[in-house]
Amino acid sequence: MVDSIPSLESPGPTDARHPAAVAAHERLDRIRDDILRLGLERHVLDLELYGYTVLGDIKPLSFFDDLRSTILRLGEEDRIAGRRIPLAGQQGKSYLVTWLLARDRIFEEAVMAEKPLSLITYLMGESCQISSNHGHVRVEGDPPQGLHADAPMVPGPIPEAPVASNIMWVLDDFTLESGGTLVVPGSHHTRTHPPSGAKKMAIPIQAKKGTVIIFNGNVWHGAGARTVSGERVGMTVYFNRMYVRPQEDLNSVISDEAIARNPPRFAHLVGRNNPYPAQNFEFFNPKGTVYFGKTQDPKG
Ligand SMILES: O=C(O)CCC(=O)C(=O)O
Ligand SMILES: [Fe+2]
Repeated sequence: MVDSIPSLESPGPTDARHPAAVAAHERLDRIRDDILRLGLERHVLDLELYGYTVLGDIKPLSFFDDLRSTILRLGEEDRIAGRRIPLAGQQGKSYLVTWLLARDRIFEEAVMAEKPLSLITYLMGESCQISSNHGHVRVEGDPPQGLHADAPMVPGPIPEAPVASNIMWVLDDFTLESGGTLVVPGSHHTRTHPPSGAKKMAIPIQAKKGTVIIFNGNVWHGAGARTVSGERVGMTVYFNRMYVRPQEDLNSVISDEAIARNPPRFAHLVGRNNPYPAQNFEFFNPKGTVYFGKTQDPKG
């Protein structure tokens, strides 16, 4: 608990609440304590008002350089192997670099970075998991990505508690010309997918290389068109609720060694504790049942 901030009401030893209610309260306390300890209050306000925030002071700039060069190296590997994933059709030059977390240890360090993870936990609760970790390389000449909410296959009205949310690591300056992400501030409150014409409401996020952007998945956004030479490299760490199917089956590709060398939360983030999908009902054990409780807690 942060000393100078009074603690929330707690009945102390006379607490007669159901253990699940106590546990839910403690989760909120942990989220609050982390936000205060890390000085992220202004970013929480941004997330509430606008649905996104730009965060600095996470890692040295050299770490961002290393992420960028590793993504480009892996993208080149994909091209040579004939498995590069186009982002703007077969004629386009922009591409996605996938399965990053399983391909180099630097990405383990990135996904565990404390400040971005604390804000994602504020949005998605402690139980959220990583859906995918991708490099997004945008190249001049390709059209912008369509505006969207990160709620694929979810019919409107989209749940208020976002089913997914994203961290975008800014590995090149994001501006209108560079092909930075476009966003409609405040649109997460609509809880709808963007209507046609929403792009007239969008602005480019101005974010310097060396920052990360945290998005509530319900905010309307999409990559802009790059109109200058070179490449815009961004890296997403995409999170989803435990009940959502992840984009990448990380649990099957992350080794036990990677689990052992990382903080305990890493195992949960890659899906080690998710009881689904299963081939038998061994998940129906005391460990598995932790995740079957009813909850009204959007940060559960
Ligand atoms: O590349 C970007 O700027 C945004 C990417 C994005 O929103 C997505 O792929 O869902
Ligand atoms: Fe998106």
